[in-house]
Amino acid sequence: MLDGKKTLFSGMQATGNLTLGNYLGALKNWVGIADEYQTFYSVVDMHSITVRQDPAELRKRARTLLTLYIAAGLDPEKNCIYYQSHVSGHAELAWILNCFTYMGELNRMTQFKDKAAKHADNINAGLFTYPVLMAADILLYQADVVPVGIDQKQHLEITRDIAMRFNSVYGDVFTIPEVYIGKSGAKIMSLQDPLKKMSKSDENPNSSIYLMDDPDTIIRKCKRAVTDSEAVVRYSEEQPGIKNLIDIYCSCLDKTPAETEREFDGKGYGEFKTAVGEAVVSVLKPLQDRFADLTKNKDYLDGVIKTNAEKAAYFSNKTLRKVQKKVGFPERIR
Ligand code: ATP
Ligand code: LTN
Repeated sequence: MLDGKKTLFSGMQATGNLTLGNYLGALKNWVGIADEYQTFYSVVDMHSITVRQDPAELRKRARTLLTLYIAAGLDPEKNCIYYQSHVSGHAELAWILNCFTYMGELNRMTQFKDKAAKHADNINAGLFTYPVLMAADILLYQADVVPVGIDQKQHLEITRDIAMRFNSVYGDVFTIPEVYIGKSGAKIMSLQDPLKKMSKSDENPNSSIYLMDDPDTIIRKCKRAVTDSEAVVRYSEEQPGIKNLIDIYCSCLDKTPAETEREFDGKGYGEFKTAVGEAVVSVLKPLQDRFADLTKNKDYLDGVIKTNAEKAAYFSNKTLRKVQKKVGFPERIR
């Protein structure tokens, strides 16, 4: 509890171009609940190098992502927005937590299995211990809640297990975090295969709407979205393409599926798909405009990066020092 508010932590990797799935499943929820919490939103660049990255590209993407956090509506005066690699406590706590995590637990992580299969030529130890660094991110700030998409739930469970294990040995050191999954948009599906998650690493650009797509591209991608021949706008598992478009529409305009079914009763898919495209544009266009303005202001962004890293370091050090003492590291001589 900081300043009488509970604490929230979340982060996103600076890999690939962000999609509408990342926005509706994560960013939008972050903005929606930020005021209720003391918040820490990190660009988790240390996680990114578990998969080989081009250094110049990673640096650029990390800055873009940090700017997008602000453009999406997170005020950096009120929310601590920073690069993970600027706060050394993440790596230091991760090392300690590595010694409280079992190989068997890490072996069960589905993201590790997926990524290991995808990058068979580079199954490095960092990829394996990725969830431990994620646990360190969260526990370092004593986070009460962690808003993420459904795919990250397993990583939250292991974080809780590690924290409880540590607490059972050393007393109440860590707050046990709760996962927070948003009401809508938790799993946006590919526009070309509605049974697959929309993903930034999808090779077909028509599968995903990117946050930086221009309005014409967005409308075109929505019009081309794979649907069915039922010709009824109905929210049903039997019509996964239409269901996904309803989810997108509802999430963008804060409507319910029932309202949407009524709105498009008797209308064709063409009209519905155009409306979905327009709803997405109405959400992304202001974000893109704010992003363009922010990138013009280099000094402002640099200031945010510096002061927020200092703020994050201050809070994280409190936990880190306590943990170091608990495990028996010698005290520093001042
Ligand atoms: P990749 O596809 O390259 O593995 P990703 O698009 O899944 O990446 P992440 O960086 O792993 O993106 O996720 C960032 C956040 O966005 C997480 O909280 C994740 O749950 C959420 N997210 C990602 N894709 C979707 C989606 N299609 N629908 C809803 N939320 C999503
Ligand atoms: N693994 C997460 C990114 C992430 C994260 C975190 C999310 C790293 N550390 C801490 C929440 C809290 C992902 O979205 N792929």
